[in-house]
Amino acid sequence: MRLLPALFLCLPALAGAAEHRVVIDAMRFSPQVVQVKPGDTIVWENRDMFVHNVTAAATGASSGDLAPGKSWRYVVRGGTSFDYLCTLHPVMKGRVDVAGPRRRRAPAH
Ligand SMILES: [Cu+2]
Repeated sequence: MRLLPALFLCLPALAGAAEHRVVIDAMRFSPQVVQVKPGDTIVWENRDMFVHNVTAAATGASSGDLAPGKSWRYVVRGGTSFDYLCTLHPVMKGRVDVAGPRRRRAPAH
């Protein structure tokens, strides 16, 4: 019976909401581009000596100001990639690259 092994192979994918870490230090986001899937969590961690924030105009998501040592968790809900920046230092930019759901070509009728 081949159904069972196939089921087990699928399990990691089902359980796999990942957590990604973006470090804020030396006036930059690192990594600058974080690659995620819908349902994943991103944690921005301010290790710099300055206050920073994470603000995405496109989604309206904002961390508010993060004092040094603070972090902000964000769960990726939508399937759309977006850019963000620190509004206190607009040269600090980053991007959340969301992998879309695997699409199947609609069967031809
Ligand atoms: Cu900043």
